[in-house]
Amino acid sequence: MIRLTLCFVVGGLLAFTGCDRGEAGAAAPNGDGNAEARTAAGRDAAAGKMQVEHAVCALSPIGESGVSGTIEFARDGDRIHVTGKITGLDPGKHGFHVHQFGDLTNRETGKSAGGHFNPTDQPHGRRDADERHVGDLGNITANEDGVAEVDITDDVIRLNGPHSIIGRALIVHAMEDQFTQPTGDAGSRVAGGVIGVAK
Ligand SMILES: [Cu+2]
Ligand SMILES: [Zn+2]
Repeated sequence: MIRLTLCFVVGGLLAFTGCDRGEAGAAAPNGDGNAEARTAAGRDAAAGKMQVEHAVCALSPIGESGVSGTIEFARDGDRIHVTGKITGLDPGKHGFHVHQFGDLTNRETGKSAGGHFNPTDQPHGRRDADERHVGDLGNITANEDGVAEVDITDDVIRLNGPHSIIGRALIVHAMEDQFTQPTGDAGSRVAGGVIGVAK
């Protein structure tokens, strides 16, 4: 009985080690042309599928705003294509940011989502500024019907790694982001949703 138990333990350890190695291989840089790396192609390909390619956020109203929508994120190399539609807005510009926490338990203010996602400790800024919060996606613009069609390509947000926006909150503000410090004076939060992994 003891021997049988040992066998299970050793077997388990071996399986665990094998797993570790697979992950280490996946973490290595791609395309280095190393033949040994290529023999592990099957394993790496399997691990490579763990990379998030698409994400989605269902925005629902904060307070009584009536603002809702769906935003999709698609990886295109190092850039993220952000598309979707938001309805129920006042016509004009509205601040549009990824906030630090995927916590929208406060449906009255949305403040449970924390401040702008800022893992690089930089000042607030425009989407195309050299210095900005990772979460700074600028403004979206609603037409006379209160509908904003979103089509942004951003090269700062990520779906993988330390700057990943997965599990954080996407927030739409009542007013325009004016790019003032510390967070653009965009007013209250009118819609929010948690960004999740998509098919
Ligand atoms: Cu914001
Ligand atoms: Zn910001």
